[in-house]
Amino acid sequence: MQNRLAVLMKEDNENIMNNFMTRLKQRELLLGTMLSLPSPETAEIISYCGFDWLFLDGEHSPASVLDWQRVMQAVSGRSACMLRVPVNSEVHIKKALDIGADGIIVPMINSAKQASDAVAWTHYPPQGRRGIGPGRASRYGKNLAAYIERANEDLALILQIEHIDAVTNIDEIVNVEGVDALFIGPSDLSASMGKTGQLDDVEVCAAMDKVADACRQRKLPLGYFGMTATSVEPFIAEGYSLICAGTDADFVTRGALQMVTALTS
Ligand code: 3PY
Ligand code: MG
Repeated sequence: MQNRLAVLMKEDNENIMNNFMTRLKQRELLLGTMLSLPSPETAEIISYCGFDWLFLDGEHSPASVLDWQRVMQAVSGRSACMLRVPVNSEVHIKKALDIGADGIIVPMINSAKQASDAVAWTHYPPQGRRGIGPGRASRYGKNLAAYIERANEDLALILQIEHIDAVTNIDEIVNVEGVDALFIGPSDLSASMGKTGQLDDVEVCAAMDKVADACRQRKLPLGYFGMTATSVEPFIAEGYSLICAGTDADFVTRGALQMVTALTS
C-alpha cells in the first residue's frame, strides 16, 4: 500500500504542471485559441483538436471561477490553460491559480507598477505574496508542498499590452522581473489611439512595432490575438511566438453559417 501511494505521489508531482513554460521561455511557437463560452463540453471538443494552449477569457465572458474550473477539468491537460482574469487584482489572480490554471493573462497593464503588482500576486513568498491555500491546483491539498515548490517557476504570467499608455511605458514594463510574456490586445490598443479596429493604421502598427522591439531586446516572448489564420500569420512571420487565433463562439457561428449557405445557395 505504501509503495502504491509513493508511486501515485511521484506521478502526481511529475504531471502537476506541463511543459508550456519551457516552450514559452524558448519562444517556441505556441498556437492557441480563445474560449469565451462557459461550456466544459465545448472546451473538451476543442481540447481534442491539437492546440498547444487555450486562452480562457474571464474578462469578457459571463463565466464564473467555478465555470472555469469545470472547463479546465474537461480540458484535462490536453492543452495548457491560461486564464485571463477580469482585472489586475490579487483576489482574481489567486482564485485563477488555485483552480489550476497553468498561467494567467492580465488585461490592460499600463505601467511597471501594475506589472510588478501582478508579479507579486502570482508568486509565492519570497518572490511575491500569493496566499497559500489548497485547491484543484495542488490536487486539493494532497500535493500542496510539491505544488508550492514548483509554482513560481512553472506558472506563466502573461501581461496584456493594449493601451497607448503601456506602449509609452514599454521599456519599464519589459524590465519587471517575473513577467513571462507580453501579449498585445489589438482591439483595445487601437481603440485607445482613437482608431478602433484599424489594425493596418501606420500609428497602430508603429505602436505594435515598439512593443515587439522592446520584447526582442529583452528576449521576452510576445503574443497576439486575431480572429483568423490570415490575421495572425504576419505576426508569426515576425517572430511573435504566443499566438491565439479564433474563438469557440466564432467556430460555432462559422460552421452554422457554412451549413445554412450550403443548403440555401
Ligand atoms: C484585444 O484585442 O483587446 C484583446 O484583448 C485580445 O485578446
Ligand atoms: Mg483587450
